[in-house]
Formats: sequence, structure tokens, C-alpha cells
Amino acid sequence: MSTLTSSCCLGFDFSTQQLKVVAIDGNLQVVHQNNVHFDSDLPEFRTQSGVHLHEDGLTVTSPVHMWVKALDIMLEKMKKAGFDFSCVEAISGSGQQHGSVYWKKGSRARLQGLDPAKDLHSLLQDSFAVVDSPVWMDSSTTKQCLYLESAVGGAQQLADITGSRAYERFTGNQIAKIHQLQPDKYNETERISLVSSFAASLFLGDYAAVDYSDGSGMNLMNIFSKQWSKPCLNATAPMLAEKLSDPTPATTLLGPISPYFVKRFGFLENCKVVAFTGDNPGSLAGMQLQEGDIAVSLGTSDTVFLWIKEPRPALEGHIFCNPVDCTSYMALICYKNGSLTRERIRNECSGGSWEGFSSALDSTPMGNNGSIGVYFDVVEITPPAIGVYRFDQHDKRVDAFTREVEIRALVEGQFLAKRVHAQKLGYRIIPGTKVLATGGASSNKAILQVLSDVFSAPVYTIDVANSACLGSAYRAMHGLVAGTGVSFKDAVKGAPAAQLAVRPSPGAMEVYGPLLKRYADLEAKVLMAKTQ
Ligand code: XUL
Repeated sequence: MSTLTSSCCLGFDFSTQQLKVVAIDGNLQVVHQNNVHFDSDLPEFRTQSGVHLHEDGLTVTSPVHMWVKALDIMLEKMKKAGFDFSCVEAISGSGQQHGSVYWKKGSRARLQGLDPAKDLHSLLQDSFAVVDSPVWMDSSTTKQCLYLESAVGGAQQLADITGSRAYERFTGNQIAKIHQLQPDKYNETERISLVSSFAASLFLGDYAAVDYSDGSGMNLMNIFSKQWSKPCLNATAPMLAEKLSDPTPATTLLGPISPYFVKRFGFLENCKVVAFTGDNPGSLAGMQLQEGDIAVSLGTSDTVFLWIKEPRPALEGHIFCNPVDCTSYMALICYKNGSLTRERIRNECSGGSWEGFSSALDSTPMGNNGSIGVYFDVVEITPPAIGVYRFDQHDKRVDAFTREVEIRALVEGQFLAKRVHAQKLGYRIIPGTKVLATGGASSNKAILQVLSDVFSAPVYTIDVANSACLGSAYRAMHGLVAGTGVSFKDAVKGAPAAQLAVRPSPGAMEVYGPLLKRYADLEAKVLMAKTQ
């Protein structure tokens, strides 16, 4: 990026509920932020939290025209706020993962010749074969998932190729369903985009390639060769390779911005569009995760992302290609029993008070004198089990713990689970490993101390309300220099860094080393009890 302080990079995030934008200047400072809320700013689409839930209770879609119109509104809002588009050197973005867009035959030519006198929404009115795009919340494709796994030799085989076993929300299974239930629409489709590459296509004025990272969330790409997997394509739908076109690294400079935006909004002709990616890969960039680091987001559901070098795809979690370094990977694991379970135990064991919860953690020893708990109030994703299980120091099941022991057993159990599953996917603590904690519970020091002890690594906190969006602006800036060999880390040197919150207590490694193994064995026992 040039040193002109007035020049900037833009990051967009097409997420489930809103479209967001962040502009950063040459010093990596945020100089503009804006958003368009789908439900309230575009009420004509009648979405709830950005989506339509269908009557079967499984199908979830979003209107593709709503996303196009949101971009019209966003750019008008920025113009009204006095944003100077001529200072933008590069644009990148992210989108909710797995969602798909079906461009109708003839749309490429339309994208290449957009009339700057009109808005995108009216220009692209007739450009989509499927107007209700399937999104990540959809779980209607179990049949297609079972078929895909059996076609490639089983769930583990599919994970070995694509980084994940078959998941209903993953795009390949959604494409298979559209081909089976709406063959005419499938045949009318010239190009299938992810939400991310669809958004990039709007800026590029041409079809944008799917990037390796978001492409890893489709159950279609070989994450090692970074090519579409022929057996997966064949088991999904005919002529699919042509409709997808080749994937590309997330650092790719796709080309200059479409003349439409130059004429309509005053962007410079040589403003660059850098490949868009998924929101989770975007967050990895926004949080400036580095090799060996692990990010733990403690929210309604807990999510863990990792930067890994040697992935080991498993039947749980996902391996995606890394969005900022093509030789690395990222793993993503989701847990449903996050803050709601912590709140339940807080209510039952410390009268609803976080102070009481924290004092219980402070007054009980690391390792809880051998007491371990597994607390799955709702069916967990990783592993798929439900129920509350308490074990004493001899691995004998017990009915209850004292209140303090219960609180520590919950928090230790949640963090042991995160480390055990991360390790199954290839995670290793290396010198310099940081744990980046985000989300509601990351403001609780006592909880962070347990996190630090269980991982035997320092815990840093970072505000990531907009991490995917900010990550996209960082990636736009990196995209300008990535071709000359500059690493992402060097490109974002000087960006606001995470703050050290706590260090591991002395002796933590000795306590939690053996407990990790015990937790893994006990969790396997719980899973076995469920399947018997
Ligand atoms: C990840 C996933 C969600 C969406 C949310 O696999 O499905 O996190 O990316 O936008």
C-alpha cells in the first residue's frame, strides 16, 4: 500500500443478518464503518434474522436479491456519509460460509456491461436461476450427505479428501439437492458461486473464483491438491466442474474493480479486487492468528479455530485451507453447549452471580482433585452426545458434586474438550503459542485462568465484534503485496494487537497433561453409552 495516509482498503462482510464494511487507512486504523441490516433496512424481503425458515423446519434460505440490494444501499450510505471512494486501493470481503448463488445463463455478459446509471438490483433482476439461496443454517440434505459419503467410501474417506465428513449445510450437498429437486434451474445455471465469490463477482464485474479457504466448506474440494475432487463432483451433480470453475488462493488479485463502480461511485480504475473468503477464515485474518495459535470464542455456541501445519481430518470438526498462507490450514470446531450451560451452572451453583462463579474457580485447585464433568445440556456437535456426566478421581460416575467442584468441573471440562478435539485435528502447542479468547465469557479473568492452565499457554483477549470484516480489509491490503512475497503477518504489522490477559499457573502442564487423556477416555465412554 502506498504511504499516502488518505489511501485506504475496504473489507466487506456479507454475513447472515447484515452487510458490514470497514475501511482502514495505511496505518491500519479503522477510518470508516457502516452496515445494512437485512430485516430492518430491507423489510420488503421479510426475512427473520436475515433468513427464511421453511415449513419443513429444515430448509433455510435467503433471497439473493436482498444481498444485491444491500450492496446498493451500503454504497449509497457511504456516499452520503462523505466517504471518498477514490481513496480505495483495494477491496476484499467475506461471506457467511457454505451459502450458494446460482447465476443464470447470460449473467456473465450482463455483469461485464453494467449500466452505471442504474442500481445493481434492477440490473441483475433476471440474473439468478435460483432466487432463494440455501444458507449455512439449512439442514435439509441428510439424504445427499449419506449418498456422498457412501460414494467416496465412507465418512472418514470424505474427510480425508475434503477436510470434513458430509454436513448438511456444506455446499456440495445443497447443490445435489437443487439438481435433484429443481433440475431445470440447475440446467439454467451458468455459474455457482459461494456467498463470498458472488459478492466478489459484483465488484469485479465478472465471475470471481471461489477461494481455497471458503471452497473447503463445500465437501467438494481436495484440501491437499486444492482442486475439485472428481469423485465428489461426480457424486454431486453433472457438469459441475464447468459451473464452479477452478478455485484460487485467497490472496489472489482478481483484477481491477468493474467500470460500473468507477463511473457510479468514483472508485479509481486501478482499485484492485482481492479474492473474497468465508467469514470464519476472514476472522482468522482479523484476529491475526499465527502458526500455533488457537482462538477460542466463548459465546452462545463456543467456536475454536486453529492455525495448523499438518492437518489430520477427523469425523469431527472441519479442516479448511488457510486464508492468509497457502501452505497452512485452519481447523474449526463448533460446540453447542457454550454460554447457556455456563449460565445454567452459575444460576444453580452461585445464585446467578458471576462473582460467586469466579470465587468458586479461585478457591478450587487446578485439576479439581480429579473430579471431571461433561455437561451437554443440548445435543453436542463435538461429540454428538447429550446429558450430564460426573466422574470422581477413580473414573466412577457420581450423581452430584459440591457447588464449587461443579463450577470448576464445568469450566475445566469445556476447555479440556476444546484441547482434546483440537489435538485430534493436528493441533500442537509450540513455543510462543497464544490462546486468543473472544466473546462474552472472555471478560471473566477466572475463566480465562482455567483456559490458560488447561492449554498451558498465555491467554490474550481481542475484541472481534467485526473480525471477519476487519480481516477482509487486512487481506485487501495484503493482497496488494502478497505477489511480491510479503507475508500477511508483515503486511499487518502495526495493527492493534491482542492484549495479554493471564499466564498459565506454575505446574499447570503437570496437572492437565494426564487429565487430557482421562477426559478423552471418559468422553469416549459417554459416547459409547449413548450409542448402546
Ligand atoms: C461455519 C458456519 C458458520 C457460518 C456463519 O461452518 O457454518 O459459522 O460461516 O456465518
